[in-house]
Amino acid sequence: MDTTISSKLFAEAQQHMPGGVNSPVRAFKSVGRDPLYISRAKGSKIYDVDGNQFIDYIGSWGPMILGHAYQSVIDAVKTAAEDGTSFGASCEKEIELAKLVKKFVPSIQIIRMVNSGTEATMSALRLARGFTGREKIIKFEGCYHGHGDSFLSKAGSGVATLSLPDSPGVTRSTAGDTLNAKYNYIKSVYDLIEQNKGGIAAVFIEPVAGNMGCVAANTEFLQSLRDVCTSEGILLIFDEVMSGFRVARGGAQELYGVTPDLTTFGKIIGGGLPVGAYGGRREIMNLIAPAGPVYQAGTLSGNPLAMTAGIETLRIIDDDPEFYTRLSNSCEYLYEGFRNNLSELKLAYTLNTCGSMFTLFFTSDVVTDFDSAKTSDTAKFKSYFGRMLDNGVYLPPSQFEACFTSSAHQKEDLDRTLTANYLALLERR
Ligand code: KE4
Repeated sequence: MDTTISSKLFAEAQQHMPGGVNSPVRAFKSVGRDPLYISRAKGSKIYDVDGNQFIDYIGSWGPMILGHAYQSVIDAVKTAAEDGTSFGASCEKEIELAKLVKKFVPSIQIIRMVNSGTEATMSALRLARGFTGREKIIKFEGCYHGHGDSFLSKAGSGVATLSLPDSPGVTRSTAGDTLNAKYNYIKSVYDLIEQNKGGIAAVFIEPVAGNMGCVAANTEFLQSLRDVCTSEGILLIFDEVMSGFRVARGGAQELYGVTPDLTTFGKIIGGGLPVGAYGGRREIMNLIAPAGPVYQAGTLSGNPLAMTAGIETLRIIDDDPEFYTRLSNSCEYLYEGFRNNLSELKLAYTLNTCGSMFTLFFTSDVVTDFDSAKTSDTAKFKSYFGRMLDNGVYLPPSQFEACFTSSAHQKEDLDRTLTANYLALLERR
């Protein structure tokens, strides 16, 4: 596969940006190749500057659940752009998107729009501390909640991919206020609560984790988390930046029937444009300025173009009651094909799935937390990734990320993926 132009661009980019990229995981560092430079994308396909076509399972790391460049989203954004790109003032579209999110996620009584998942989680953290008057938080090893200081300890995603120690630049006092529990192991939470009685403001969790690879919480664990937070006056915060509108219409909280106090959103809510959000119970959210004393602000929050892309994306899903059923059926077809490939090749690798999120872990262990995810053979993943790419399938360049399908992935795409997967695994044996 010729990737000459991508490599030339990457060489130049490294003269201008750290590591040549604007987000670390894009650098393909852990898979030992130069990153591809993408020129365009449509539906299930993505095209690089050398003219190579790929079936895309990154989907911009989650937002593109309708596939790339969905025509009515593009048309709506084009039309909106004619009226201006930013006002620094309120617009009706903010109300429209807020109402749509509330329709999908009933636990949201009040919501604040921001510009990224990181902003959403940072703001929810400040709010939780303001509401409870407490300072510590519990997160889970392997979960990633954006690059806010308080979350960069034992984090997943790019931090895990690059095997970075807890990030330099985060002060000891900040890191000291973040406690790490083990995913799917409720006793680790109980122990931290006992050791920090009355001092914990919130528990943050990815209810379906995507940042250690795809690892879903088990139901009793999540329900126990809800119960102990309620009894201890701790806010339960679901980080649904990735799982929201992805694993079910109402996200993981609908899938599990567990209601958090606050939820953070990103990715799909913006339809590919920069939108994050946090929301939840009115009594908590109304502490946010100007309604209350907890300050949070943003020049481009509620941006009319970003609101337009989010509104159009959620409207398309909202108008299609069979959307998630069809998506789930096509995913099940793919997953069954993966499992058939593995059994035919007598390979005991672990496939974790949740709705249209999945990860093939190169380990025979059951993967239920970060420690078990890390038993994966990342060298085997690296050569598998390369073979899949050479065979026209674009996967996340990390064992510790989730793959995403979309409603644009057709049976022909899935069959091509399964053939590529069989060949890539065959050579790996
Ligand atoms: P952003 O700031 O990247 O919009 O969102 C941060 C974030 C928060 N919470 C969860 C559960 C997330 O998955 C993310 C971001 N996800 C990564 C992919 N694993 C973004 C990709 C990247 O960092 O380039």
